[in-house]
Amino acid sequence: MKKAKVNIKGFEIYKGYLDSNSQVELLAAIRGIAKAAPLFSPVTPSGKKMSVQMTSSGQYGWVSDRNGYRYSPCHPNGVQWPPIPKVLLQPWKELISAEREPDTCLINYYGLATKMGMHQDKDEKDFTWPVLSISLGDSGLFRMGNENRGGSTQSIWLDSGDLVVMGGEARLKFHGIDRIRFQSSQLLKNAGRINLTMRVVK
Ligand code: MD3
Ligand code: FE
Repeated sequence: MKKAKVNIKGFEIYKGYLDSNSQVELLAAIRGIAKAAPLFSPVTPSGKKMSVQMTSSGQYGWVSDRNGYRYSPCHPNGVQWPPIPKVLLQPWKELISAEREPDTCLINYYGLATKMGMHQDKDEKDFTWPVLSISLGDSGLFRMGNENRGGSTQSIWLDSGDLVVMGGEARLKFHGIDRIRFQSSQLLKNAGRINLTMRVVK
């Protein structure tokens, strides 16, 4: 089915891409991942604990500690990341590529007080591959900036079931999550927001 797409600063936003049944299906798959590879709070290279909790699936996962930001084949506890469940790959197949699967599906969990400061994603090798983001649960206020820090920004609420494709000119733009509209969705019984990002890493 063809879905409405909004383009802001090169960010392609698909509002309401996933219906509520698919959202529930994805959530079950995410719970399976979190059972095998528990959520953890990464520490920045400067030693600050990030307020977002994370885990990953696929061949690599994103980790951060005193040694820096990087992709690792293992969870900080030493286990391999579980494979990316088929249901999570479906939107990637539809919007990005049917030939090449992502190397990772990163899972971010936002509680009431979680923010994600403005940053660029540049730990991947090949920026010609877009990043696909899927939002589930409570809405998050997504801020989109520019290739350099500063300048004008635009914000949009990302609601449960919304997808964003960050490719082309958007791929290296600064972005962040300012706040969560807590309990705006009924999807997660304990509230909060989940964001999945699928990426080609190598
Ligand atoms: C733009 N996540 O995981 S999703 C991240 O909602 C991240 O959890 C936010 O920023 C979240 O790195 C925003 C949208 C997003 C994700 C990846 C991007 C925007 C991006 C990569 C490059 C450019
Ligand atoms: Fe990011």
